[in-house]
Amino acid sequence: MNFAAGKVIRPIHTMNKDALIYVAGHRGLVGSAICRTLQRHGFENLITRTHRELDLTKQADVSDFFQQEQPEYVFLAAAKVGGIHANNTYPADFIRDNLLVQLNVIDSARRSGTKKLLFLGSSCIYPKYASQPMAESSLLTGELEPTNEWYAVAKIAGIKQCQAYRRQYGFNAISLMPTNLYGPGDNFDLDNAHVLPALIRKFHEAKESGADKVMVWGTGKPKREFLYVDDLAEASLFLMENYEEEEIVNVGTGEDISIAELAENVKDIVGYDGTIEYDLTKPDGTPRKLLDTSKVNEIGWFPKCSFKIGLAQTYRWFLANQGTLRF
Ligand code: GFB
Repeated sequence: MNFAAGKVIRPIHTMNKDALIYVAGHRGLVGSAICRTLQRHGFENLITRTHRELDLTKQADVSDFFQQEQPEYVFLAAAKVGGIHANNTYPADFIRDNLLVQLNVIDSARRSGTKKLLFLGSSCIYPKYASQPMAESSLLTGELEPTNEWYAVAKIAGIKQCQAYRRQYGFNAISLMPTNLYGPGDNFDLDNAHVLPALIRKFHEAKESGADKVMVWGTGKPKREFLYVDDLAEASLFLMENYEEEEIVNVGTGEDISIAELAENVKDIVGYDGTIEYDLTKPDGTPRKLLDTSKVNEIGWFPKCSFKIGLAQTYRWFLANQGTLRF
């Protein structure tokens, strides 16, 4: 049972605590948070594979894995992800890897008798100029943002695969669309990471080296909505137990800030006292992508972690994990 905003919610699909659950992508930002959350809720029978143990782009290997292990539930958090520069620079990798991983995992899960699968998309599936906040109904109503259309097209294909499998085979697959995520376990690469971890590292290194300025890409005017990854993981488990329709569900905070405001926040948390400059040779991307979260709120889920606390926790994690950061 769940208590959300004073309402008692009875799951429509209870997962037994000893159910065999496969978390695909368990070493990534999202997958590791889903594992933590499942364990916190008493689910101990988790199955994971590193990339080296199982390459999800290889159809025969994925099929063998599912036939052998027969997971009852699947959280599909494995994906090739990155920030605006990575998406723009490696379009073939983004469309290829994501299509293959989704196709193989969703198909093998269905064939091996998985009871329910949760697919994770992204807010970049919506049109570049969708009216704000973006409702689920704005999918496929306009042109995509060019810097990430390859990733977006792959994610849209994943949504459609889930819907098609539900219609034709009655396969219980649901799709959740998270907004921009951040938190412990993120990638802090200076070129290829998302803006929040990239700025944490830039400001931290500028403070350490005594640099007098930090370069922030673009105009600083685009707005982004940031959701702490443990909130997303809670939403994933919540929807696994409380939602079974083919329609996609947005998951976000319902609030956004400009990149310039984000930079000021990161500067403060790091304790850097130099100046901020904007590199106008770098792209802004989508001007704004705030999700309309009324549907998931209606079902009964709300985020818990404030931006200030989430940012402080992420910076603490960055400091404590200097030796093992992902670049
Ligand atoms: O997070 P980000 O890379 O991706 O960039 P998107 C967000 C905004 O921050 C853009 C600006 O306007 C960037 O120009 N920015 C400023 C920076 N400084 C930096 C920096 O040092 N690093 C980075 N990375 N950005 C991605 C999509 O879009 O969002 C993906 O490409 C995915 O497909 C992901 O959907 C959630 O929010 O623009």
